[in-house]
Parts: sequence; C-alpha cells; structure tokens
Amino acid sequence: STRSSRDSVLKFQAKDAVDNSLVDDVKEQVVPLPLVNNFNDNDMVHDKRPEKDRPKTVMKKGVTGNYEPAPVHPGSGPGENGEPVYTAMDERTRADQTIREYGFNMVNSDKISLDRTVPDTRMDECKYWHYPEKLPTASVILVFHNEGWSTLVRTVHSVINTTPSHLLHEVVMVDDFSDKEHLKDKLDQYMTRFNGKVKIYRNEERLGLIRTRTRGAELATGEVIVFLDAHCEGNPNWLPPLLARIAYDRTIMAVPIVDGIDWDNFRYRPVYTTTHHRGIFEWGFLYKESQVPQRELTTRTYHSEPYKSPTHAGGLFAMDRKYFFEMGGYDPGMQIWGGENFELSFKIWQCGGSIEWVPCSRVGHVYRNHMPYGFGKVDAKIPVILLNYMRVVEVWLDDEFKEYFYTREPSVRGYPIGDISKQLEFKKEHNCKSFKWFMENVAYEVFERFPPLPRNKVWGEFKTVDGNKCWDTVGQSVGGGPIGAYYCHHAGGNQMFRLNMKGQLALGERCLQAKNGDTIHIHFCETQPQGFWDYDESTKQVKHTEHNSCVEIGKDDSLHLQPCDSSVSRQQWEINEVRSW
Ligand code: LR7
Ligand code: MN
Repeated sequence: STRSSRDSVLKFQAKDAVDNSLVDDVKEQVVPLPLVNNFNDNDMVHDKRPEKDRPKTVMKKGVTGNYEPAPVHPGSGPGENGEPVYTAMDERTRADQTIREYGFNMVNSDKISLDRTVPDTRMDECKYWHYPEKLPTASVILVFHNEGWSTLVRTVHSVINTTPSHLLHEVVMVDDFSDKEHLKDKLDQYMTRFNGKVKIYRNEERLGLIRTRTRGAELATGEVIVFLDAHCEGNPNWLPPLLARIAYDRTIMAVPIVDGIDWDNFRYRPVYTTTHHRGIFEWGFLYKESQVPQRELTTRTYHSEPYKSPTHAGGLFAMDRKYFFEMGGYDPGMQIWGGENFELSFKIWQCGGSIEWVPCSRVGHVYRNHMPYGFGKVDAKIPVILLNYMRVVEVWLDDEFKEYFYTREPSVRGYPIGDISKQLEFKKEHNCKSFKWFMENVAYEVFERFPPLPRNKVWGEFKTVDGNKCWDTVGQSVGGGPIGAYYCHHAGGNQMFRLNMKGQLALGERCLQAKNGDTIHIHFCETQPQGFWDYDESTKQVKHTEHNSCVEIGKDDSLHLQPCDSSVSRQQWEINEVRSW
C-alpha cells in the first residue's frame, strides 16, 4: 500500500556532532534566535520587518522559561506518566473488536484518565527558552471521522491542560460525517463543560480529512491555526515554541516533533530525543524521516533550536491562518487522505516561505494498528492517494522530477487528474521557484538517499505463458520467506513489478534479491538503483545475470532460479502492463 509509515522511517547512521549536554551553567546567557534563515536569497523571508523589530526568543541558561509550566505530578491511575496499560483475559474479545473498529485498543484507552500525564520528553535545554511575551493566539483544529470516544476526548483535555489558556483561542472540532452515536449529542453535551472554548462543527457529507481541515481553517478565528490529529496528547509547553516561530516570521510553518503512543497499550514512546530528524520522501512519495544533515544543524547555536525541514508527516503543524489562505490552503482538487503534506510543503518552500521542526515542541500521536475506515465515495479510477500525488507532481515538480515519479508509479501515467490551472496560475503569480531549486537548497539529502530512477525496461504483472499465474509476494514482506506465484488478479499491488534499465527489479519501494542462487526474496532497495536482473523479450525469460540462471515456476507455484533453457515453458513470462483505468 502507499501509506506513509513509521515502519520505514529511515535512520541514518551518522552520529550527531552536537552534544545534548544538560544545562548546568547558571550564568545568564542571552542569545537571540533568528538563526534559521541562512539563505542568500532575501526573498525567502516574507516578513520584511528588520531584525530588531521582531519578537525575540532567548536562552537564559538556568533561568526557567517564561511559559514553562509547573511540573505536573502523575496521578496513580492506569496509564499515568504515559505508562502502558494491559488487557485482562476476560476483556480480550471486546478489546479485539475495538481494535478492528478503531485501529486502537479502546478497552485500554478507556481505563486511562482523560487528564493523564505524559513524560516530559523534551531536551533539558527546552526549559530555559524565553519566548516573546506577546504571542499570537491559536485555534487548535481537530478533524475527525468515526474516532473512538476516549482517544478523541483525551485529545481535547490534553490541549486544554497543556496550553496557556490565554493563547488557546479555541478548539475547533470538525466532524467529517461520522456515523457513530457517541460522536453526536453526547459529544456536544460533553464539550459544554469547556464553556464555549470547544466548538463543534459537522460536515453534511463526507469531505475527507483534507477538505475538512480547510473547512476547519475557515471556521477558525484565532491568528494561528494548529492542526492535530484527533488522537494526540501534548507534552509540556508544546504550543509557545511553535507560536514563537510564527511571531518571528509569519511565513514559517512550525512543526512539533511527533512522539509515538502505542495503539494497543497507550505507552507514550519518545522519538529522536538526542538526534534531529526531518521529513523527506522517496520518488513514489512515501513519507520518510531521516537525520538532519550537518549543513543545516551548524546554522544553529543550541541543539534545541528549530531547524528547517523539506516536509512533514501531515497531521500536526501550526501556521499563520491568513498565510495559510494566502498560500491557497490545500488544493481543493485533492480528495480524502494523503499527499496534502507534500502539496502544502512544496508550495510553501517554492513560493517563499519555510518549514521548521521545533525540537522543544513535542506532541504524542497514536499510530493506528491499521486504517479502520474506508474512503467513501471517491471520484477516481486510480487509488485516491495516487491521484493526490499526481496533482502535486503535475503542479510542483519540474519535468525531470516528474519522470522519477512515473517511473516509480508507471500505472497512473496519463490518468486525467482534472483541472490544475488554478494551481499553475498561483505558481506563476507568486513567482514560485522551481522544484530543482527546492531539491538543491532545501531537500538536498533526498538525492543521496533516493537517486534518480533509471527508466523501466518492463513493468506490470509477470504471467506464466500457460495458465493464469502471476508473480506474487504471497504475503511476504521484507526479510521474510520467498515470493511465489498466484492467480493473476490484474490489480497491480502485490503482483506489480518493475525492471529498470540498470537491472533492478522492484515492487513499490522494495527490491527482489536471489537467495542462495535459488529463491527470490524481498528487501528494501539498495541506495543505488541497480541489480542483476534482465528480461529477454525474445525468449520471455527473466534472467539473473550474476547467477546466470532463469526464473522458473515449480509445480507448487514456487519460484526458483534454474539453469536457463528457453524450451522450458515454465521459464517463460509474459509481462503485461496493468492499469486500473
Ligand atoms: O476521511 C477522513 N476524515 C477525517 O476527518 C479521514 C480521516 N479524518 C481524520 C481522522 O479522524 C484523524 O483525526 O483526519 C485525521 C487524520 O487521519 P488518520 O489519523 O487516520 O491519519 P494517519 O495518522 O494515518 O496519517 C497521516 O497522513 C494523513 C494523510 O496524509 C494526514 O496528514 C494525517 O494527519 C497524518 N498523521 C500524522 O501526521 C500523524 C503523525 C505521523 C504519521 C503517520
Ligand atoms: Mn492519525
């Protein structure tokens, strides 16, 4: 599937050169924090105020920060301090049912206080930042579709408990046409306890998360909009560091570090506590995170300072509300789920703004076990996520880069994606820079990790010449058993392979390797897009040039490398391009 996933988050080996040592120096040090824009290009900063007129964030070592809350002491109930909770034997059936329904173990979630504490996972330095006294107010926007009760309501409690009340203008909840009873009157009733601070709006049809967020932004009246998924818990003092960046320059999208919360036991699990990571992508636009290059980190004085990032996961970020609409909001042609993070990111960067990840702002997000909901009525003959990616690619990428995407996702090339003239017009009017500029100046590590893809030699389903069996992952994933063949379903997915001009044979972002010169297994692709595979159009054989052997289907539908013999029909493969439209 094309879901972005933390499973495939990239972790580079390079060690951070910056030491995250504890702050033990009580001598006051005042260092202004405008250090982030190191571009020569002055147009980068939309905010034209001279440096001296901008609200300052300063480090005062040993002096507790002005927004720093008093430490909260964890209660004694289940799940306090982000500890895990467990399911008893007699709860198992009901717990499993909630997991299927929500992707979360709601039986465990229901045991945890709606006001539970989570561990402070910030770097120690974070307690000593002093943010501007005057910060813009925030509307926290939570869009939701058929979310479970306690995870949703705990998000609201957490937002209220972990933000300064004078900065929290409102919580805007937008119900994306949920059909669960607990999300109707019961929810309205419940939220009245917050005396109007929490507002609930409802869609009259399913709009999907992207359009629902746009609606939330339109309904919001705070100066800054902060989007969170509807299953989050804030770390201490997460909001002011985001607002401070926007106060400094309203064209900055400020992104918190997203800690993990377990879908089953709700353990709060910190990520990246000493090293810095940022959002990138591969050429199929699967979202990735990788360690921030030194080139970026060395522009900063403190290890806890914000740093620039090419993109973000999508769910959690803060933006000046007017600036969001000046940027056109999200492309209204994108549907339901996926790709909107890239659209907004590329648009912001290429049209003069910037994205920063803010290490002192941390928010936990419950990663689901699986996506429990369908996408509803969708106007597309290809997967909606790919349609969304195509709109991003066609508007924001230059031709050479578009080609890498279509090499990676050949089955959608040429699919009509609807009207993008407004987006192209926007790009022209705002004098937006090229994707090449973005790649060279912002996302410069992407090419190191994901070099340009050689063109495909052949792609599609690999079918036996007699019979209707196709190469199939047969449920195997990275590091697992051998792939085999199965009845052709002509739907692509786990039966769609690509062989490129440099001999690499891939399925999605994964590659095929021969094991012991015999069976074929799936691995993450090597950085260099090359390999030992070849296809002989005349004999229809798939060859492994290193082992000098050919892929043959066994009587049991297993795949093996055997000495090449073009008279053996079990070594002959028809390769048919597959399209869903
Ligand atoms: O049709 C829908 N309508 C909705 O209102 C589908 C979803 N939603 C709501 C849903 O209830 C939730 O509050 O939208 C929010 C996000 O949906 P999730 O939680 O099912 O998405 P996700 O966490 O699996 O996916 C990530 O990618 C999405 C699509 O691109 C969004 O950008 C999500 O916000 C994003 N989540 C994060 O970035 C969290 C952290 C990293 C990850 C993954
Ligand atoms: Mn989510």
